[in-house]
Amino acid sequence: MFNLPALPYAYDALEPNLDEETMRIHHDKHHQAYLDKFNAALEKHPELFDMTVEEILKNLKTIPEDIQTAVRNNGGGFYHHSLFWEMMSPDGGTPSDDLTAALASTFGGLEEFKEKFTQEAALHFASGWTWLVQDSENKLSIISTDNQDSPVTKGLLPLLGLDTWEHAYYLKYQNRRPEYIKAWWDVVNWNYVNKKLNS
Ligand code: MN3
Repeated sequence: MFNLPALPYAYDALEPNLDEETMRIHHDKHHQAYLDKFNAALEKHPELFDMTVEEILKNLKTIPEDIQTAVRNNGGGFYHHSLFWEMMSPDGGTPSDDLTAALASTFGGLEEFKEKFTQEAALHFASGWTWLVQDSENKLSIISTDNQDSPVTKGLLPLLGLDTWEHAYYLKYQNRRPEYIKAWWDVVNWNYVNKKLNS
């Protein structure tokens, strides 16, 4: 069985950018529901409990067909939310020299990266995620994925991800996704991104 990771900070730690009630519902209800459905699917093929969730999503094509869609949706949802909590912090530091250099050579600079990512996340017309990813040749890019489809299934390493499902922001921001994105930048855990880069 997979277990729900606790938030690495208090429910109200990201206030006022991400409000306590949203964090509680998002973690205790949504994340829990993905986990429960993921575990229920794996019960049908319990040998899969020996794999990590990353391995399962990387090898999604080899997962038994009768649970492949459930694993794609709920394994993805479980995994992405586990990352999302780690990718935010009330005290997330700043981009390292290596990350700053990589963002400069790929996007022209930190501000240009943030602008491009923001635009991608604001315009992505689906429930899903926007990601900063790194490929096997260490090249950075910004992508969006629909639903809970995972960058790791495409062979990409997620360095930073933003949940753009309405449940992530609707209580506080209603339909104002751009305001949510703007507030989210202030709680990004750059220390996490610094550590993941080239890993
Ligand atoms: Mn979510």
